[in-house]
Amino acid sequence: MDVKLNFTTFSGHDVDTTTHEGGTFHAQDGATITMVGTVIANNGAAGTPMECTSANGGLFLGNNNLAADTNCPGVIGVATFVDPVLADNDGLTLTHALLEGSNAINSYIGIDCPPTDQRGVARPIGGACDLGAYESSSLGISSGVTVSKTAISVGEGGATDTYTVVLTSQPTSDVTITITDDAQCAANAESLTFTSENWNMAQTVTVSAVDDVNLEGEHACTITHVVSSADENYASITLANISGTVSDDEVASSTEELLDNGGFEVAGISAGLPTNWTVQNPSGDKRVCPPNINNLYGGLCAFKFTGSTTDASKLTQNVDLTAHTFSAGDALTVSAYVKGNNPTAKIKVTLFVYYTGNATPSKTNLTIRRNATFTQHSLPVYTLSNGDISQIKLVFTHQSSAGTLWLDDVSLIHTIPAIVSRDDAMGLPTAPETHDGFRDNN
Ligand SMILES: [Ca+2]
Ligand SMILES: [Ca+2]
Ligand SMILES: [Ca+2]
Ligand SMILES: [Ca+2]
Repeated sequence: MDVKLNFTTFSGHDVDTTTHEGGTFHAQDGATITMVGTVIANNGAAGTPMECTSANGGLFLGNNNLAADTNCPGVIGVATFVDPVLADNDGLTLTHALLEGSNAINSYIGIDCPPTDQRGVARPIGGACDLGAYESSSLGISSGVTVSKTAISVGEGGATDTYTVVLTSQPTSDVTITITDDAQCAANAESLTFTSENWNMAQTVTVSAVDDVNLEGEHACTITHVVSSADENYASITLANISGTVSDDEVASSTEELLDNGGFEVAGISAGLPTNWTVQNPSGDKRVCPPNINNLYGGLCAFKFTGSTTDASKLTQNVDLTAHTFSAGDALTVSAYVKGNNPTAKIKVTLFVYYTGNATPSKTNLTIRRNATFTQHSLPVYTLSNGDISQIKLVFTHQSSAGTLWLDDVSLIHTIPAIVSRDDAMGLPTAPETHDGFRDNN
């Protein structure tokens, strides 16, 4: 005898899966069972459900069926979210309702489904008929890809960020999300694959900044996604890019002036004394405002040394170290504009650097001789051997035996070098091996 099943729902036909016969359907002795739009759900989970078995020329025909046993005809997937409870869902008989998200909803491909379901509800709802005896009022969950973020924030050599990706409905075929990163950000996956099994389990992508050696400040990166699938509902989906903000760990070189009143423009408490400077011979050596225009380099005032045969007077500034931070490798650069007309004009400039715990200063100096006009002179650049400094002192020692010597626009520049950082896993290239040049003995 032949059997035809049209839009029928079976649920919970839990059978002994080791028994050849006695599954949901068995076709024997030339009988043909035709199944269209049929749902066989909630059968035994273990083993291979023997939902469609045949012997002696028994035959199955059909299409658009949901079943766990691919011996059944026209299987398009394993039924999901079919209510195992045979319940009063209106209509003359009890029915197994399709629950929200069931892959039976709107899954019939064809136009010849029955005009009503078992309850008398008109079909289709939501654009296509549901499989089985029950037409869900749900319009179905439309296919889609949910990306948890549109923006991420990462740091070179620092923070990573993550986002998740998940599908909104069960696909009929694998869905692949291809991930493309760029020169500034790296994603830890090139693609994600969602199957009809794991489509509702979010997958996490971790993004890190590419730690380059470029000084860029805060900059941007972009992660793009391309969706591909044999499921047409997914193949047409496009996703927005993820915008990344990348913080940089390169730091530009910077400079700061350490001297105060290097132009001698600010007066001290006593007449003739420049503030922040110590003058050893204040009766002869002083700040003059305004001097003759030729004895001024900048501003309105300059400092004048009055020479004599025994002159070894000093002009000193102890740098106020508060609010300054030093590190090994930082540079100190002294420059001064000097004018001394007399043939004996001579001044020694010395930079003293005292490291904490060491009473003996480290120093650099320069002796400047006659300059008919204001001329800039710079001391050799001093590089700090460490950043733990107790005192920095700049001293001008006047050594002219006659005439005056003018000083203006003195500066002591602290240069903090640029920081270039790359601490990625590749590391630095290793040094080439050394060879002695002899074959077989290198
Ligand atoms: Ca970068
Ligand atoms: Ca950088
Ligand atoms: Ca000045
Ligand atoms: Ca870097």
